Amino acid sequence: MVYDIYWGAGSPNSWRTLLGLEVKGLKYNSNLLEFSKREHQTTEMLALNPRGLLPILKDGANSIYESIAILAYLDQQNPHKPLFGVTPTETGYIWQRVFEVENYLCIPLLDIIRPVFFDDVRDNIDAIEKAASYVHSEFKTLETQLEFEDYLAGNKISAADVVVFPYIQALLRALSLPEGKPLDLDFLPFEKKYPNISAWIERITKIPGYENTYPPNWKN
Ligand SMILES: N[C@@H](CCC(=O)N[C@@H](CS)C(=O)NCC(=O)O)C(=O)O
Repeated sequence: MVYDIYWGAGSPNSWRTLLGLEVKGLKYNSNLLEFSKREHQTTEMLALNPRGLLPILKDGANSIYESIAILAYLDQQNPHKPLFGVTPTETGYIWQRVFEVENYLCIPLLDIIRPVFFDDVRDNIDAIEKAASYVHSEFKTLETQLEFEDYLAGNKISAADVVVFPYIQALLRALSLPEGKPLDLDFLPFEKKYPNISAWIERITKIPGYENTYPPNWKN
């Protein structure tokens, strides 16, 4: 079985699904669409996702959107290297961690990342600073947890890691851009400020196939 994944460069939600496919070692056709050309909102793509957003997974006649739903679909269909655990205890804990990172970390991260990527920092500075304080508070919790465990829901990579990893990479990318560099949000140098999260990032970048997931527009 070969899946088709439709994704956009630099989209953290797309990155989640590519990472999920690689972690699970699944074969897929990679369909990179250009947001700037509205390729994600053609009639054909809107038939797959009426919201006009990426990522979308196509599996024969079946199509599915929403990045976390795609991860769950892949996991259900391919039980090896499970992202959502095997036992009820593991599954419950992993979903708990997925919702925690989605609700309390990815949302404030997006409040920082989006204005930087869309060159709208000046009008959003108060919201960015407020979001940074939420992110620091969540990062402190992760930092402590990662002192004792390799991943966010235990010692094996799970959906919780896959869901939040692209957002943390996007934060670091945003802070390196000319629009983000002047922001003084106290995240850098990241390896000094958050050494355990940095080691976790490093661990994930070593996953075979990781380079296939890295946003092509970030490579230079
Ligand atoms: N909750 C959705 C969010 C999807 C989403 O917001 N995708 C963005 C990229 S990260 C997109 O397609 N944006 C294009 C647009 O807004 O036109 C998911 O997790 O898949």
